[in-house]
Amino acid sequence: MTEQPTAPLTPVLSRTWDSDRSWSLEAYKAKDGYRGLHAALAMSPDEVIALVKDSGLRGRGGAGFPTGMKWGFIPQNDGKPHYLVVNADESEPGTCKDIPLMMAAPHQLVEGVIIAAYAIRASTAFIYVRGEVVHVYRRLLAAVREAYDAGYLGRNVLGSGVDVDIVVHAGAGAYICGEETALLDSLEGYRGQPRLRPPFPAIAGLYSAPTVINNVESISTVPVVVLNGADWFKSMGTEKSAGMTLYSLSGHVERPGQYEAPLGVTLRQLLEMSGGVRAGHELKFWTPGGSSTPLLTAEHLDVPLDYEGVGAAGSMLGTKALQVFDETTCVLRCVLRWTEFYAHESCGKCTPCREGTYWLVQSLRKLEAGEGAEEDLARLLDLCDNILGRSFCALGDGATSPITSSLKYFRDEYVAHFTSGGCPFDPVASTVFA
Ligand code: L3W
Ligand code: SF4
Repeated sequence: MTEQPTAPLTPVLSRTWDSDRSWSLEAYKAKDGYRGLHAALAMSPDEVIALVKDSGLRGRGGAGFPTGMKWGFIPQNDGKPHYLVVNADESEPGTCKDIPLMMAAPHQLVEGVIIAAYAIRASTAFIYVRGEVVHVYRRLLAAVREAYDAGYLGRNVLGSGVDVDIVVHAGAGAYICGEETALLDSLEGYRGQPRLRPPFPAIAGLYSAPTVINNVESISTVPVVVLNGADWFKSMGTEKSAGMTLYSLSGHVERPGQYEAPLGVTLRQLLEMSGGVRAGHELKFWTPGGSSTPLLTAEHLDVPLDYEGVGAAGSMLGTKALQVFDETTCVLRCVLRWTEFYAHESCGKCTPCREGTYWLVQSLRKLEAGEGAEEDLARLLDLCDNILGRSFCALGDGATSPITSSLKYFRDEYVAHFTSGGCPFDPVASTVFA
């Protein structure tokens, strides 16, 4: 049982979002922008790493790995260049927090990049942004240009003797490039496919040099941590999952969008903030962190949304992408759509995922059409069993999550498809995948 978090507080990550032209340097500076950088440069790089470690900040990209610990893995005085890479390749179904964060407050990310680069002694940082979001790419380029002009980037940042350059790189639109090592291959100009780990990027990453890869939200959180201190950050959230974070609510909710709240808030509380499940309907199932995290149901409304709480409920916090579905939704149809996505995005490197996701789609299509039988459910689970833990990267494992969890909670619904000879749901009633 995880402890309850502190009550929702003044926004931290989204504090500038309601400013006029919030993306501009001027608006950002009006809300303490770049003061964290000044504070960081007054410390040694090791002190910055120690502060971030002490704050308890955990990676916001899905895995929740401690950010300061990751920075601490970078070997020092090794004579090699170090790199910082920001994973801005947000593509997980339902995940939509990094794009608004970069659109509304690009300087928060830029400031975080400069601080992180200083801490790990990297003079070049890359922001790898999903290729389809050209508007984000342009906004980042504009912010980086403003930061160079103001002396925050380039040679001798703010007269400190530290050099930091940022390269904004647009990917070509492959989900697998959100996997950190595939991202590195893509950045080096190769086809994006995962590398074997270990060695982890902290030891051999970009161009085989020590590299830190962090999510956009993680890096955007760094300036406020440095400015306000570790204790301030730890005063929000729960003991093991500190701080404020962005929860993305989508699907059958009255007011979908980004909700900033401390880690450990519950879906019930977030639904109160967002107007609840759409009028006249009730919650059926939801994802805590994108479609690769096992589904949860209405019985999990009071699960604390932190790494421990969601884990204890049998799922993962992931990217905090809360996709909400009401009772009009056919879970099988929903799972089929996600599985088609994973089969399409499988990079093909390993057999369990490449072949397995193809056969998952065939099985689900047959079941959804009402042409299945009891043994097809056993075969579906057997397929999942042969993918989970046998795939080269997390994509294969993630593809099995919606299937195994939906069968756990909604087996009757799968059976109803083949006993009634087709989908028992009205396809018009559900607005999500209609
Ligand atoms: C050095 C060690 N570094 C671990 C580092 C590692 C990585 C981080 C976490 O997957 C999850 C995945 C998705 N020495 C280390 C070490 N590290 N041990 O720590 O590593 P890991 O393997 O736990 O996770 P991951 O490979 O980063 C991320 C899930 O997030 N997800 C989100 C996906 C979203 C996207 C997207 O939108 N683009 O991909 C949702 O649930 O399934 O489980 O940096 O190097 N000994
Ligand atoms: Fe590629 Fe899938 Fe294997 Fe990952 S699990 S390496 S995406 S084929």
